[in-house]
Amino acid sequence: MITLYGWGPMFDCPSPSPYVMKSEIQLQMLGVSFDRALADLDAVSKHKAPYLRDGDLLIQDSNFIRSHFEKKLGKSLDAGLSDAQRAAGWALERMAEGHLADVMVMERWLKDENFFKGPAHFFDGVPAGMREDVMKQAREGVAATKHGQGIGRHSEAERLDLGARDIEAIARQLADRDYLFGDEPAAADASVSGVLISSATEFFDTPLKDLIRNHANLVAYMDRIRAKYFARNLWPSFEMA
Ligand SMILES: N[C@@H](CCC(=O)N[C@@H](CS)C(=O)NCC(=O)O)C(=O)O
Repeated sequence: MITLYGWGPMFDCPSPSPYVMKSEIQLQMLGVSFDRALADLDAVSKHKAPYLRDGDLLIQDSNFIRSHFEKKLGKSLDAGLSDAQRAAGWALERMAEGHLADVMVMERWLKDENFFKGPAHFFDGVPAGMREDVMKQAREGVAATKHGQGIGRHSEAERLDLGARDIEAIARQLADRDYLFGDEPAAADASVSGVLISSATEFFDTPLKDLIRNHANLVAYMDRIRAKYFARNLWPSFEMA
């Protein structure tokens, strides 16, 4: 039995996590049948979702979930791509996850109006007397991590300027194609679209969404991905108060 652990629809996105969206898309692309269950981060050593159980095997991280099934099934999500396209796909994926997603996380977690309508609800289960402290610590943790990475040392305008360049690069690569490299999706489409959908959701108040929505090809791309992979929600519900 194969179970993907994560979270389903939240914040007007198929998942609050771009990485859960990525694994969900990649498993569907590979034709894997799987169940979906709510993540329990305390149950796994990396304390992150997505993670997946394939029988007795626990696989943590969307990248390793992908490679596990590519090996097991003898398939590549990048079959049909040239070497240069594979290289570009990996680079775009790393840019989306390792840079644009940081800008998105800072918009969600560090702006009060976004945090209290969104991520704050992850803490609804914490006893009321401790909740405020736990949330404060979590937000301070996000701020410290981003400061350590360097992105948190920029002003919001500078971060958004850098994010806009990522978005521009994705829009240029996509051009008038259906997917990043042609008529069929490849591995990077799962990653890049998850980060775009997360960044462009109308749920949060952030200039990021217009930076993305100003590109008509990106809007059509996000709609295409949602229709193909997220037409039906198969996740158990995560109650937000
Ligand atoms: N590199 C990981 C990133 C996963 C990740 O950052 N997941 C976030 C949710 S978007 C998480 O579980 N965060 C919980 C935490 O940091 O405590 C992957 O690709 O799976």
